[in-house]
Amino acid sequence: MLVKRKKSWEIPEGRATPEHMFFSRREIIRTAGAIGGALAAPRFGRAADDPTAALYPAKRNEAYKLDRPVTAEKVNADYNNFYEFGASKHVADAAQALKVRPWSIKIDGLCAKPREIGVDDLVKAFPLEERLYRHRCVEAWSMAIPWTGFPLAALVKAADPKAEAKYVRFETFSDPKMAPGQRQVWYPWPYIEGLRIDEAMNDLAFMVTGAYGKPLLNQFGAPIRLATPWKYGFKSIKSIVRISFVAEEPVSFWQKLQGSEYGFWANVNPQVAHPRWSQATEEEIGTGNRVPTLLYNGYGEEVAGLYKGMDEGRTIWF
Ligand SMILES: Nc1nc2c(c(=O)[nH]1)N[C@H]1C(S)=C(S)[C@@H](COP(=O)(O)O)O[C@H]1N2
Ligand SMILES: [Mo]
Repeated sequence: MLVKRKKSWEIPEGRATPEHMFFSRREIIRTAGAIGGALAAPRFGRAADDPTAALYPAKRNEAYKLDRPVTAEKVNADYNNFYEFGASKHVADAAQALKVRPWSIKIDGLCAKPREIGVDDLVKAFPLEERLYRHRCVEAWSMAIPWTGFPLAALVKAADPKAEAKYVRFETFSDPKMAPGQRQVWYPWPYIEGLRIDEAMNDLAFMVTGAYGKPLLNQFGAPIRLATPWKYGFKSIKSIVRISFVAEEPVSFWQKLQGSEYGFWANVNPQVAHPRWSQATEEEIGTGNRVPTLLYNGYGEEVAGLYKGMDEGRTIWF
């Protein structure tokens, strides 16, 4: 659903939901109660019975270094964006309702080797490695995370895209019974994201299956998500069920919801403000420090070449 909103200044992405328009406060509280009701499973405990648990911890790839300390797992695991389970940052409990097995991923579209593959087989198909990545949300906060996974490029090569495939489109699960946020019909579910195919082939684009030395906690987007650390966090789509090779630029969840504010490229750039707030600095979650934001989130050496010849303004939002 396209949402035209007049008074959208000052509220960050996390609160820029159109519920203000449609719902009374009482109804919002009731929704929050329903989300809160789903809590029972431990928020840190699922990893041990994961069928892939023995693959963790994976060997760290030392090529990916950080200039800041890793965000504590406890802090990270209670500060998430996962709208399928609510618009609050504290979705860890609600996300325990996410059923992560059985889970299969459909790889389709313009490729020579489409397939549907169970996540356990997919995780075993590619060698896992650990990488320390920066993570910068468009809401001007950031973290540093030890992700485990494999390069998206390996999956793209295995699917053998045709020459007409110019983009990779990613889709999150769709299950309003399981995910209370998906009952909020003003959002354009399911969550969609996309990359140009050369971005997907860049070594930094990482299919994430674990964090902090074990399989992903639900709230991190289990059982498999994307990490594109040179882009704002919303590009890093969670809980993926479908990866498609397509000719046209995919239209993402956030573009559909608020296309005037969230574009396809979403490359981190401190010089270009979001329409409603500056991107010059970011709050490090955990330390509370406010630090300067870096062009391409500090990954310019790896990715600047992808955008050569493009109007720089265009590589951020539109
Ligand atoms: N399916 C899905 N993917 C998503 C989101 C979401 O709400 N649903 N939020 C995005 C946003 S805005 C950010 S900042 C990151 C948050 O990842 P984290 O919770 O691991 O920090 O996930 C991104 N991927
Ligand atoms: Mo975000």
